[in-house]
Amino acid sequence: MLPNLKRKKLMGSGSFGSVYKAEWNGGPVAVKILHEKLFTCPRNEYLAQFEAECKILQNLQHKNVVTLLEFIISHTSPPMLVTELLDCDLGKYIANCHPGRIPYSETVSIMLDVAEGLAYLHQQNPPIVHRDLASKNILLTKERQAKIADVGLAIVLPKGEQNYCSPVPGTPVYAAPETFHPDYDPIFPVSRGRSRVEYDNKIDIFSLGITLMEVINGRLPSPKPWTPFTKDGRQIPEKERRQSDIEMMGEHKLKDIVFCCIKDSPKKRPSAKELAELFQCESEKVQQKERIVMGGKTPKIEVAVLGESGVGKSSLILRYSDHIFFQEIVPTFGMDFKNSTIRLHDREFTLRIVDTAGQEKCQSIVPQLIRNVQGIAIVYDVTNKSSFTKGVPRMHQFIKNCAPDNVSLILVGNKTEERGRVITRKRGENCAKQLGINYIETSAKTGLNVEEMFRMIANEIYGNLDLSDIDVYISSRERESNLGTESSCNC
Ligand SMILES: Nc1nc2c(ncn2[C@@H]2O[C@H](COP(=O)(O)OP(=O)(O)OP(=O)(O)O)[C@@H](O)[C@H]2O)c(=O)[nH]1
Ligand SMILES: [Mg+2]
Repeated sequence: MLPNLKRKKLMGSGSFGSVYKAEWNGGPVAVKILHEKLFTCPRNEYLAQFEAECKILQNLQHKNVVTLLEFIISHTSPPMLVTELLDCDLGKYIANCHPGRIPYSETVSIMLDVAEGLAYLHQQNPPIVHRDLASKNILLTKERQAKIADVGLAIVLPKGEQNYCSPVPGTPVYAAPETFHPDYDPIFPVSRGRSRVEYDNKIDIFSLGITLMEVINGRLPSPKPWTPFTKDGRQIPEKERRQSDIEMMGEHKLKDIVFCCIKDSPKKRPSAKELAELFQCESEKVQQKERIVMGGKTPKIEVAVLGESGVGKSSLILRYSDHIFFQEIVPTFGMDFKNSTIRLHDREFTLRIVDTAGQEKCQSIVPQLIRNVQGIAIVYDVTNKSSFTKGVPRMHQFIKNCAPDNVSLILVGNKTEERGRVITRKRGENCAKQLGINYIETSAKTGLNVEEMFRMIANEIYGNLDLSDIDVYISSRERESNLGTESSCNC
């Protein structure tokens, strides 16, 4: 036993051991005492290997991996692992906290955490394969940050090599088909270990996909039949075995990620890093949507207009919101904004338009102004060469450095009714094409295409963030504000 360790309440026991709440050096920890039966044959050899692995695991430091604080391996008693203490596990959270389903935004953030933790493990040299990723091994903090637990049961793979291993631990429901041997008998599961099977870190990706399906459906997946092989040794495709769970997901937005993860061929499954990028992208969309519904009853989208001084940014905004045009207009100092209403796909939105100052001396606040916007119109003056050749790349750089990654952009050539045009439509179009964005030509003076310009950027945002489900966010915000800040978890 460790000095200063006070074992308290039993929290649960699983296939690998019993977990206790404890106090160590005055702080709360979890203590896992592994089952004696895991340390049979040949004991010394196994313990030495286990100790070596624990030393590696003790050096892991990642916000989404449960920290191994200490371990004790002796020849007289079962190994004991001391880890940080978390609030509850994902399996219990699915079952207890949300009798319905976990909200979409939380699903995305939990899965992002899991994918990031897994990417960290897989990027170790040699890579660490978890082998038993499941909702019971994903722990949650009070703030619902997810951390991968039980990494101690992983094996350390030689870099870039596949491993020929003995039994794969874990629940068969989450297990990739390559971890089963055709002889596997679900009634006598010990036969799963009789023959060696070949696998790599993509088995964790498969398990992540199944865990995601569990979160989406709010219930433990139930493949039929239980093994991926028929009696005559034919492999049953996972999509066939898991048809009822797949149907239950309906048209859920993350179902394609599940499909990628549970591909029969491990090589076709994405890496944990690729998954983390996908969830990150989705998480940014969710954050934007939450921002859009934050302000009140009508969802509010925010657009900034950027461009060099004098290209007509304020004039375009005034023409759009107040239907007026001034030949003489003072340069914008700092920033300004206008609110108006716009209907998109039969839904009313407030369109908040942020007017930025083009003068260089005022541009230090631009990064702050565009940090949270959903769309940006880059404007140049078709009669002013440098507003196009210098201004557009400069604005684009600003956007790359400071705006959200998923911001919608359009390029606008203004003052088209003026004589003395120097930038042709073709050049404007080509530039937009190179940037991968849409292009429109306007005149704030005559009003040509001004309405269309703002509608274009608003529609870009609508499509880019997929705002068709914005009402779901509105009702969940209303529910949350009715509930207050109290957590609904009773684990
Ligand atoms: N002919 C013509 N003049 C325009 C048009 N749009 C704006 N202007 C004129 O261009 C000048 C600058 O317009 P602003 O709207 O102040 O330009 P801005 O981009 O807001 O400039 P800053 O606030 O300094 O960044 C004014 O004299 C406007 O009247 C247009 O479409 N056609
Ligand atoms: Mg202005």
